[in-house]
Amino acid sequence: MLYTGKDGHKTTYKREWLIENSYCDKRSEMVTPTYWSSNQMKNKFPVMNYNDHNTENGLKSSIKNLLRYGFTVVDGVPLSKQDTKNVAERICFILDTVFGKLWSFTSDGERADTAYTNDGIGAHTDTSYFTNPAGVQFLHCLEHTGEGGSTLLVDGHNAAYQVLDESPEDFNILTETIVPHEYIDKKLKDHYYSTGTVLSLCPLTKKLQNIRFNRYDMAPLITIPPEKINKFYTAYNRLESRIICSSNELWFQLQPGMVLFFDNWRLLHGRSGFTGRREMCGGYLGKDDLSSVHRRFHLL
Ligand SMILES: O=C(O)CCC(=O)C(=O)O
Ligand SMILES: [Fe+2]
Repeated sequence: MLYTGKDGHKTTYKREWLIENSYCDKRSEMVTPTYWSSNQMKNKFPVMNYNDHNTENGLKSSIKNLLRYGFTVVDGVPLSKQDTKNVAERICFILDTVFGKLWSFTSDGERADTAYTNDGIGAHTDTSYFTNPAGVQFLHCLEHTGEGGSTLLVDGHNAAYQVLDESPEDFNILTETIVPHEYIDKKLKDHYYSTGTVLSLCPLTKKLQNIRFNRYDMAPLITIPPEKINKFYTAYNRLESRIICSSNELWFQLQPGMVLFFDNWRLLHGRSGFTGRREMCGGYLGKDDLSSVHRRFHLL
């Protein structure tokens, strides 16, 4: 199409460009999230074989599941950190954080983080103490010789929309109240601190964009005026009661060779306590970096 401006200059637009940039956002392959309760996921657990994940179509399916369900598993991955890294880098580059690019942990208490124990950990989001929390977390079980250590996932956006149905007022409180989170490692002299809301909405669509939920990392609530604290706790506890509700909890055993990827802006994760030696390896991907890959495949 030829466009002539008021000053007489001429610009040519390709038909495809005009369609792609039109106000209509119904692109053929766009994926919208399917919010889930645990029984909806039991029969369609998204798994991709390692060799398939290495093909273009396999990669597309993996990242499609990540967008739709907020998680996906790659199975049959050789039990090495290098292979964990390869599986993740097949999607996009790995974020470098205070824990390093690729971290691994056992229950030796090496870092001041609950992950480095053999305790159960309730559903939470990671890096809530970052201003921009990590978009995706990946976890690979390299070894486990004992009992327990099951993995828990909860669709936090589903839980939050349940709060919206029950009490729009509480939902609004969670989108407006500033809650600080922090991570302090005295030995390594790390001190991270963020001020964000528990729920944040996309400025454009007003749909949920991010859930930040981590009681372990919550800092003293000095950001909330005393007269608002009771209402905040009512709202927060309502959200928590949806999160710990068994119909929203998806439990499964992450076997050695399975790499789990999940959207840390949407899903909460946790684990049950365990015995024996258990070594997990993992890392983070950036939200924008993953979204860029989604756009490359016309999924976003
Ligand atoms: O040990 C696990 O399965 C998960 C621990 C955890 O919450 C994490 O690594 O972020
Ligand atoms: Fe975690």
